[in-house]
Amino acid sequence: MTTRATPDAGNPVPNPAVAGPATGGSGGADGAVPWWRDAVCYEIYPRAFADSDGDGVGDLAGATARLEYLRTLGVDAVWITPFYPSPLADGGYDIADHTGVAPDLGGPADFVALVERAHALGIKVLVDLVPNHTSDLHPWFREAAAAEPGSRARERYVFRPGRGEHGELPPNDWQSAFGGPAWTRVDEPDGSPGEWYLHLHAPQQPDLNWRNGEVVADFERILKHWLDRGVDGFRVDVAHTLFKADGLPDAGPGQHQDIHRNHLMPYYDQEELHPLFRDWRALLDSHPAPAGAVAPGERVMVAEAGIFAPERLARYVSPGEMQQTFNFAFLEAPWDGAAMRDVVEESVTAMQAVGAPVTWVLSSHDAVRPVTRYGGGQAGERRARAAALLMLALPGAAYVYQGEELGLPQVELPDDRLRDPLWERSGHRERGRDGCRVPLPWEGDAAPYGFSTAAPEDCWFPQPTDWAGLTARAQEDDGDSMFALYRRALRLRRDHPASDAALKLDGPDSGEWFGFERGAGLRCVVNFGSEPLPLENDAEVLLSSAPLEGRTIPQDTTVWMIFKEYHQ
Ligand code: TEU
Repeated sequence: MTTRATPDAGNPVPNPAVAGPATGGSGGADGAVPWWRDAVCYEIYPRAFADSDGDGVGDLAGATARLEYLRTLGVDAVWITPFYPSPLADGGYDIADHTGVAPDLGGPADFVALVERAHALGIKVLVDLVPNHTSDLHPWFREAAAAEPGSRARERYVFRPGRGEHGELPPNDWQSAFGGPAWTRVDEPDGSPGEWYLHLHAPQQPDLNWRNGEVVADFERILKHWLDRGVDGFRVDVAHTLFKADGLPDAGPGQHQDIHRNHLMPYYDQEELHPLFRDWRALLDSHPAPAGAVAPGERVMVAEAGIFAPERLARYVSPGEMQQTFNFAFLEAPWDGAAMRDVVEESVTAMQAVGAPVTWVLSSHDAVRPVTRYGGGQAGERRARAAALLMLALPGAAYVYQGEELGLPQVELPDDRLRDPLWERSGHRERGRDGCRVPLPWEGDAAPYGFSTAAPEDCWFPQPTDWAGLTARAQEDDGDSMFALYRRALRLRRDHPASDAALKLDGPDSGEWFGFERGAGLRCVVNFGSEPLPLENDAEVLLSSAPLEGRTIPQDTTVWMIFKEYHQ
């Protein structure tokens, strides 16, 4: 067995002197590679990142003070999840004012200071755009709830009369992502039971009507507001659900079950999305940029779209639309060589067809932490390390969620601390996503590990008592830590830009292992199987997710290597 399916004589790997990094559809104006094509972007969930004022809640000034750490890690950009005024029915994704700053996170000046500091450190800044819904406390929704059926205020949302003799049944069978019907009935101003409004998420998140001109205009205002404050791009929340099929037809049974066909739902992936995205792209490409921000043509939009058919997802990043779309199929894939290989191949093929990079992601504020997802304990950690080196070798962009670089596990929180609407909406059957939103451990031996000066029990979520070895400080000083692995990988991937040759995976059909050339001489091999995999004689190991056993790659290990023929 060999780790290299391309024997020296037969099928030579590309010459790094000739093979440049990928360009493709949305190339930079001067022909240079746009920064976002291979960028590593770090997701900050601000309330759990760093607290500057001792109230137990992370804030913008706390994040600014920790940007140096992110520069040490080596990221290109940060994406900050919603920091806008919000009653926090859904972790800030229920927004009452899309251009404000939540008072517990700081003020407008703190945001400007964060952007300035990030730019000074060479880090770009993305913010969340949440266009599908507002908070029920947004002035528009308060006005709509108090207004008459058919009024202009109600037209900004999706209000409908109910079914049944007295309108007592929801207008259709759509289900909320958090469980239960996607409709809630309001009382009319005269106190009688009235119309229903649509909320694909929590009842406190009424869906906007994207066929309404005022909604369209307001989001242009919001985009310009943040561009004027120097942001370099936007992560677009549930980008696939803004338009609902005409007539709001029933979805039918099993609507949330088959993710591979989810684009067929009447509230997902409608055609009208694409002209809207093209309008936003034109705005991003033309609105003037303040000092320090990237030029208009270099701003990025990344779609958060839970669409699993790769060719449907590719439409979000076709020329003139967004540039990136999270590859959730990769995140969802089990730790299995054949499954991982298939996802990688399908994603690369679909994205290449539209000239876009793949945007890899292993974790987010919505997902179970990789260490836990891949089995927990030492086995889970070992696989998470191997998965990280796989992701970071693949051509394309990557997003790293805060704490992923520390190998934090999912935390089992006490019932009375859970905030995720999934917990209540599922009748306490699903604990929800709070276990990956626990404050980061920065330093020290005891909670809150430098996250805050507040008492541990007063912090956003309580941290486990056994995290002293996982703090950023402890890991920065430990060459074998998860942090050290990410930092080295980020450096090496910069030194070895991806080739624009089509990605070819090699390895046995069983998926016991697979390998590929990233470009500039770097080859990545992942061994999923229990058989140790011998290295070629001339392979020089640059980075390994676990110690090698002699000259073999053990199970659940990823190795980055270079061959002597590449030495200049
Ligand atoms: O998530 C998209 C989404 O569809 C999730 O609601 C998903 O259904 C959920 O994670 C179930 O496990 C985005 C945000 O990332 C998420 O935090 C928000 O709750 C959601 O949109 C609504 O804004």
